[in-house]
Amino acid sequence: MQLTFAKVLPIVAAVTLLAACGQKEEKQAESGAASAPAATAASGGGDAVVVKIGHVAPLTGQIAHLGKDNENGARLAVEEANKAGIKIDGKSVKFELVAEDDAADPKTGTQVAQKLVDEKVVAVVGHLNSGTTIPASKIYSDAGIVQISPSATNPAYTLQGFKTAYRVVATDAQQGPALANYASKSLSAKSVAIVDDATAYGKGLADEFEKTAKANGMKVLSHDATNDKATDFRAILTKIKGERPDIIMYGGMDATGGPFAKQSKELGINAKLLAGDGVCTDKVAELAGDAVDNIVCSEAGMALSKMEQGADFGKRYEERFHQPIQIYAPFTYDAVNVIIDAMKRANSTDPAKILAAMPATDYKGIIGHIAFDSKGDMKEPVITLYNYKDKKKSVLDVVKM
Ligand code: ABU
Repeated sequence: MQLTFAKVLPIVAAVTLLAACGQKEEKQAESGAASAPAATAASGGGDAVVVKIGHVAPLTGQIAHLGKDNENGARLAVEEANKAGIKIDGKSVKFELVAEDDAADPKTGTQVAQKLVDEKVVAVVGHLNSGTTIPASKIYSDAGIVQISPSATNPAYTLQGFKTAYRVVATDAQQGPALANYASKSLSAKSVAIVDDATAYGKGLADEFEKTAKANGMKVLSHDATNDKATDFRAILTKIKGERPDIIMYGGMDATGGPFAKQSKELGINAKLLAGDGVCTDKVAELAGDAVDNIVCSEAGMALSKMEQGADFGKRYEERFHQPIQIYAPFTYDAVNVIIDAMKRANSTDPAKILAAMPATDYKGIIGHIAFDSKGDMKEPVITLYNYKDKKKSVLDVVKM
């Protein structure tokens, strides 16, 4: 059962009463109430309070480089907030990032979500994938804990009616059409072959692309599915070569999109390859080799180079982690700061009060202005289109919705 904020309130009251009666913290955990105190007194300082913020992304497997990028952004935000010294309700706060690995696996995603709830995090930044973000969102909703995904773009995430679900990126209902419109208008494409990786993200994006492509009069020659662990795409690509499409659309991540582009070029296919944000990374240049020149991809937000404070953020990130940003580190950085901003406005670290403060978010972050609509989506979503020049991402167009 989904716990709405109104339903959570009586539980908060019950938990507070138990605490006042000297019950142990374990008792509160047993009650299943999310609003059990998440902040605990730090040892030594006496007046400092430790506030745990969860982060989840794949830290193992094929897209671990993207998960680490997301985690690094969140970590930088926590470290900088601690350096700045923040007081909530008159008490010094020390933030702690509790980072979990969901391996991009939906089942593991729900397990680590429950673990974070049990560890009494006050809010969660994550998950990276739509396929993990969506099932985990029920657990955070039941627990009354704010979840901000920095990168999950499947529209279904925020269509479930969960008051806890937010994201700081555009959705595939915006990204798919932006790619299809670019294909029709700028590439004059009349036909397309579509392939997706059969994940919530890859299939969802490919379907959104297909709808707009058809509406634009483009002929969809085929729509095939592979999977997110595949390494050999030659059978699908050989079939597609025979279809002679003007363009190919790939719905998936860089770990498969890179080899897909590379094998496509090796088979002598010269059609442009369109893809979404999962492919639109620095790493894809390494994975696709020279075939990266054929890729046009999108990011579900503003390009780092177009962000007012992007260059400075990139410098701080590289100084701290000794590697370049892949894609969504500025978004996890801002997601952590949106949570801290909600705490400041609520003057509380209570998860229920953070949740109550979220709808009024009006925050100027690295990624731009962050405010949410009633579903928890960005009020001012942006899609950036790129190609690659000298193996580096180069902005083609910025589409404001
Ligand atoms: N948005 C691209 C990667 C994450 C996802 O939505 O699965």
